[in-house]
Amino acid sequence: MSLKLYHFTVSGPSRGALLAARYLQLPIEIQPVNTFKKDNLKESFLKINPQHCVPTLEDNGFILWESRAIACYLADKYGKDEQFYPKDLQKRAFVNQRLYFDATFLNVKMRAICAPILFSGATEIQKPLKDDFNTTLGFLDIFLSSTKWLAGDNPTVADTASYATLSSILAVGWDISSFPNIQRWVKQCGSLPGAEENDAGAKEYGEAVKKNLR
Ligand SMILES: N[C@@H](CCC(=O)N[C@@H](CS)C(=O)NCC(=O)O)C(=O)O
Repeated sequence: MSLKLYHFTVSGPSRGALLAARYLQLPIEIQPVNTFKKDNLKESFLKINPQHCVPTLEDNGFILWESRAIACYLADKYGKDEQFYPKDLQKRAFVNQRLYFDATFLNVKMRAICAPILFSGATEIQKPLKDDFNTTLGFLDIFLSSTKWLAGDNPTVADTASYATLSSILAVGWDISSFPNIQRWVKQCGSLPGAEENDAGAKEYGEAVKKNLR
């Protein structure tokens, strides 16, 4: 096995892919790519990933990007059991639903808040964006009212991906006191392999956002 992850600690998607690798206990070489310093635009990286985003996985010559695709690939190829990314059609569909929720709601709305502050000079969080994100958290809280983890009794790729997303905005100081099921889940996620490493990166993300807030 020869796995390399082009990774930036600050990046939520990148941390999501790494959390999956850590959950699966895979030996993985980390190749730092600091997108704040534009390492991702160097010719050597563009040859690997013309879309120049992290995370990017290299598995013995096979290249893959998109954090959730990476997590699913690693689970399918190297998972020792079928729990983390089930093979059963309906169980997998349920995990995928949660995974797509993270990709297309949670992460998108989180970025809508943080990207303008990180990259475009915004100094405050607009109320409509705040309300919209809290609405999304409300859905997540409902999901977690009926299951221990996001898609059942055990952690799946949906949990590692979503935790990477949520930990970033929690590090900005987001208030989740009105979402008891999310609070419980966040605590649980703290015991996932690699959670500490994730949280250190999320803290860097939070600091980067907070320093631009008025
Ligand atoms: N949907 C992608 C998002 C990847 C992404 O946006 N990565 C950012 C860091 S958070 C990046 O590499 N930005 C630099 C760029 O795209 O040029 C995933 O989940 O992997």
